[in-house]
Amino acid sequence: WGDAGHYAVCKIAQSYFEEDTVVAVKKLLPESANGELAAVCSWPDEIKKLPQWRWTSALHFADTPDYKCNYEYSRDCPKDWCVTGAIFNYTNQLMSTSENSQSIVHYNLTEALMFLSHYMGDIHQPLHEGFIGDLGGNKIKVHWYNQETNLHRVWDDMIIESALETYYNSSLPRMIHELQAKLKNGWSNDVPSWESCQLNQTACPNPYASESIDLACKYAYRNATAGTTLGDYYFVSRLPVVEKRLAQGGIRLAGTLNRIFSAKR
Ligand code: DCM
Ligand code: DCM
Ligand code: ZN
Repeated sequence: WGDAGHYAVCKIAQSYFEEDTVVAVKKLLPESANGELAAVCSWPDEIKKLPQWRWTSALHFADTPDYKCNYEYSRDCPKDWCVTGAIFNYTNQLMSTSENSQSIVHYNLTEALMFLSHYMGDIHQPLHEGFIGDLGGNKIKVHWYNQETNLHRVWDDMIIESALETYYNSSLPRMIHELQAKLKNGWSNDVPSWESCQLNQTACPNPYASESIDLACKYAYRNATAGTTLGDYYFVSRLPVVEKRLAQGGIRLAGTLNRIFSAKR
């Protein structure tokens, strides 16, 4: 996602934090966040092109084999070097140091929190598990209305931007408010299953990656070959997918952080 998507995921997550999580996150946030996780959730995108952070740039996605439309950890996350592996890794880092343990390795837990929060958003963007051959849609040039772009950017930014202009008077807080309302109404029965992980797991990103490539095949790639002009029909039919993925990302980030910080109580 672009900045707006990451902000929405983290803002939604914040409203589902348990008390232990509120306290722990507040302690870990940098000054610049002003007490708001959402303010720093795009930080991994801001730094990924800098030489000293170049190693993190492959951790934003997990490309999958062309046209397979499925995801497997061992195949698509070699040496744990992908978004799923990164979510496991930063979860483990945040779990590993408790207040009375004197760990020899001192992870930077502020960075760990910001990476985990960002990558939990990215794994929910369907094209972050897109085909390796087109780099998750980056190589597929399309028009978004009359604007030249690529399919990956349509899903990272354009659908959200058009929704803001068309339905929310260009106000991101209004869009987030609408997603929060849907979480309390239409999606309320789904939230417990979104929030939970299988048996005693703290983080469970593998199913999220599988869902993403399934959605990429059914919605993102469909009727969006190179040179296509995507407009009203594509926008109206794909926006519900984007909205649900932002909401799921927020709920699952909250669930994961709640499990991490309640275990450390
Ligand atoms: N991306 C992806 N799969 C790739 C390469 C990139 O999903 N194989 C994502 C990461 C960014 C976006 O596409 O969100 C643009 O990539 P970059 O910033 O590296 O140009
Ligand atoms: N995995 C990992 N690190 C962890 C937990 C799991 O690398 N802390 C990887 C190893 C397995 C896969 O995830 O290949 C299994 O995950 P799951 O049980 O969530 O399907
Ligand atoms: Zn990213």
